[in-house]
Amino acid sequence: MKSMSTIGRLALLASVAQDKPKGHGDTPAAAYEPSLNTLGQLQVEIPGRKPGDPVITPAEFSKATQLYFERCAGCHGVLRKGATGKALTTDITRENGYEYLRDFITYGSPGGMPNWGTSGDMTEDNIDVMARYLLIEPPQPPEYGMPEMRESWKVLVAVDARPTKQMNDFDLDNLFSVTLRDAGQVALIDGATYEIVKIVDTGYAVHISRISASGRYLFTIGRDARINMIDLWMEDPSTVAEIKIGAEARSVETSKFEGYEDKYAIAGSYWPPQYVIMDGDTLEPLKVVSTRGMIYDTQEYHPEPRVAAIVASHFKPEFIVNVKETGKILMVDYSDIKNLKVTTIEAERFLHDGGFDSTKRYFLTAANARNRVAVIDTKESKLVTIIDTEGQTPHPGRGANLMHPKYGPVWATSHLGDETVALIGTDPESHPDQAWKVVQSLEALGGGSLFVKSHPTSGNLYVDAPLNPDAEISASVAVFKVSELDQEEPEYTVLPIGEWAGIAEGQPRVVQGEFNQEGTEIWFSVWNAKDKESAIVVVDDRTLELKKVIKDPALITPTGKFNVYNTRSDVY
Ligand code: DHE
Repeated sequence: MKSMSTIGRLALLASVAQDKPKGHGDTPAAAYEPSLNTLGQLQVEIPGRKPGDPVITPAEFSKATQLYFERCAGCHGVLRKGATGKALTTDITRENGYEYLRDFITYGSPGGMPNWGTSGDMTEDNIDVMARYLLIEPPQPPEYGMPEMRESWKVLVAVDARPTKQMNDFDLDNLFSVTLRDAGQVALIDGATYEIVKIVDTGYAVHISRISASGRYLFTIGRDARINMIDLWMEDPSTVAEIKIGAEARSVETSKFEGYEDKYAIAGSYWPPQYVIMDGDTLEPLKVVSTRGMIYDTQEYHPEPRVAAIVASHFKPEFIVNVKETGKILMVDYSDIKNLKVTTIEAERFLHDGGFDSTKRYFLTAANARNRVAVIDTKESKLVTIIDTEGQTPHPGRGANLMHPKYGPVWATSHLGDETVALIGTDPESHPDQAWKVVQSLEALGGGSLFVKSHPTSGNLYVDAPLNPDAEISASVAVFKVSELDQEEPEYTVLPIGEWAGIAEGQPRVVQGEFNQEGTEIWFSVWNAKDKESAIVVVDDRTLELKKVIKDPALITPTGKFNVYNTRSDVY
């Protein structure tokens, strides 16, 4: 463990480094800007020519489309109507002209446009073709509706051919599902023995795993929108059903309300912008609902509002669906999906990820590009309030719940853009003065944090910083003692997780802590390039000492980890 002063210096260096234009390339930081790789593989037609269109060959058009979807669409939108980046519709691009576009792509802007040319990430030829491409009408990727979903849907093991009880000896509630991002797989790892019990082939770069309320079925969603449903009761846990629900997706969840356990699954997609409700035993698609519509405040039409985080209410038969660009949170009532009732809550634009408070009644979710967190009361299906987090780009994952020595129950989020961790009061009953306010802002390692984590039996708050430009910081984790948070400037301990992993090559980043079921140890991914060694480091929560390094040639690019019990019960 290192002293605060060293880390203070590192944090300062990191904050200076963050002022530089964003670097792109095949790095985790670049991977963080949505990269619509699957969409990039689609063949699209050149839209009808307009007078004055630049000359572009079909081969150039298809190359530019791929580049655009992989590198630009995440910020500027698939249809170029703008999202966090500016609109690039032809009325704008034609007015600016070819030279302007070429130079803008080459040099970037202080407003956040990366310097694709001078950073060496795009060649002159690619920039030339991209500048010409932007002067032509954008192509429209195909829709993906019920017929396509049904065609992709497979039940590999029929429901009546599946076991009626658990057929293996695994301690299922303490199993971890670990994303092996670039391998297109998940590893199921036993929480007690640290053995990989199974590697399951999944969609491309699985984003998250979620578990059915009973703990039996594990669902994964790939960026290519493929869902795998894995039956953990089988002697050899395997995929029993799968489906592809779109071209690009990030979220999947299952029904949790009493009486509806394991009954439905839901998944949301980035393209097409929609969600689908499926049968919880077979993944049969039952209902597809578009999220296209009006932005919550300006009431202007948005053609591609992406579905971000989805969680399942514990208080009502409802799924809670974040619609990013329109800033709406949908409470989708699944008690009667033929007569679907959806409560649309006006929240804030650019909704991304979030989680419940410790009572599971309130859902706190980041509108990240607006530096805000929206609070939803899932019992009343209503917006409680929207909070400025006092930091830059909140990114909570599911957040962390703590019992603050001074302010009572609080929920935490760290930030991508700075070192702060906002603690928000979540107890309107006993701590009304603190409820839904940032009661404290901690300073952790530096910007580039993605996830915070704690556990009801732990006295610690862990904060990662995987996207920090400083290699030492991005390989470390800050730990705050919850009992000391009443001090003026709470100190933290630095765990050099990357160093503990003992990896000789590459520049691995340490990402996403996840507790075991008991809350006595926390696992971190040491995420290296796909041709280099990666690891999972297990830390003893009580002593903050290294407990185990899990290494295996199969552990390729581990990122998210999902403990079965904590995930199904929303414990964090
Ligand atoms: Fe994630 C959660 C979207 C990049 C690891 N990520 C989420 C969620 C969304 C999302 C919408 C919430 C899902 C839910 O709760 O239903 N993530 C995106 C992106 O659009 C983005 C920025 C770029 C992209 O092209 O995908 C992106 N995410 C990343 C990464 O680069 C990470 C670090 C590594 C990886 O595996 O790709 C990453 N995201 C994660 C993880 C979670 C997640 C581990 C779940 C955290 C949790 O504790 O619940």
